[in-house]
Amino acid sequence: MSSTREQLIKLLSHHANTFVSGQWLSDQLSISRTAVWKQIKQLEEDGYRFESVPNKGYRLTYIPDKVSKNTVYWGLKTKSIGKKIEHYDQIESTQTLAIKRAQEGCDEGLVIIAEKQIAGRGRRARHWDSNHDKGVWLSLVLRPDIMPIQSPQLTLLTATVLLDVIEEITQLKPEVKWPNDILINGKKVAGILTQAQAEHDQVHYAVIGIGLNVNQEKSELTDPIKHSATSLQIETSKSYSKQLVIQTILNRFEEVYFNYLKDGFKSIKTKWLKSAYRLGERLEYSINGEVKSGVFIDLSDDGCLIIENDDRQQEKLYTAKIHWF
Ligand code: BT5
Repeated sequence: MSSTREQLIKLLSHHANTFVSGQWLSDQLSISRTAVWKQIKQLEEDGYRFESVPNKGYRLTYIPDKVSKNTVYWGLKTKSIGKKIEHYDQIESTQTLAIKRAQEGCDEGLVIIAEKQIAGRGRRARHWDSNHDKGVWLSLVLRPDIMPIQSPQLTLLTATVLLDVIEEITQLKPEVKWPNDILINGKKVAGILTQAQAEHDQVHYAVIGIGLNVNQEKSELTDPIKHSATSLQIETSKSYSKQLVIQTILNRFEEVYFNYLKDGFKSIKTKWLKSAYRLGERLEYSINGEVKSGVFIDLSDDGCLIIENDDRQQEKLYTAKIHWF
């Protein structure tokens, strides 16, 4: 069931060539005329524009393509993911703030979104290029009832969500490079950062950071990622509504996450493997300084890569010690 605001926007959009009266809107939505007026004011705050004429009513003249708390809420079909959203024009890192909120005891499903990050980060404190508003930079807080050893599964789960979302939006088929990169045509379009806090046999919280390059032009990619990164715009020559991309991610995330909590990791693993970069190929990897080679054959339930080495033995790789190229 869509919210009153969503219905109001739909009604106004369908009648954008004409004026609709406050009374008609209040009848359609079963709310008072004052409530209609308040909703219109809120829409204006979010960048919607109206022509309003006494005795005639309202006519919608402009819909913003802008991410805000409200514009994201309107398209959300979720029960918990994104039920609370904090949106910032600029922040150090959504991840750092989401971890703080998780430690302060926020509910599961809080999403922090930023237009720009001045200190966006990847794993092991690597830099994440996001000091501009061309991508989706968000972190979400989960409180899953899983064992700490399972927390890497959340990264793999998120990867399958991004594979689906990118395919739905662009019709391209991205790949996932273990453990946390999403690639299109061999270049990185998105990265995932999972940070969990656990004690004994229980995860207290997990914060999932998602960075997805959306509207960058090729000329806007700078060193050191100039040749290794890409964006949806570069791959399809189209620009995308970030607000729609965010809604699609959150809607899909909740569906996949709830299924995972109910049915476990199996279907995620199957899906992940279908799009796995270089599955079945020979890779080089280092263990304790020794360089070995073997075939990437599978993924373990704790999120490790399984390699069959030249002695036909299976090795589980926990850390990213693989020489992909
Ligand atoms: C990641 O780390 O790929 C995880 C990135 C997570 C970013 C999100 S954005 C929202 C949230 N808030 C944060 O502060 N972070 C999360 P890692 O696997 O360590 O990859 C980092 C490497 O990716 C860098 O060393 C660069 O080589 C490359 N890189 C940096 N920025 C990039 C970008 N925008 N697009 C593609 N590659 C990038």
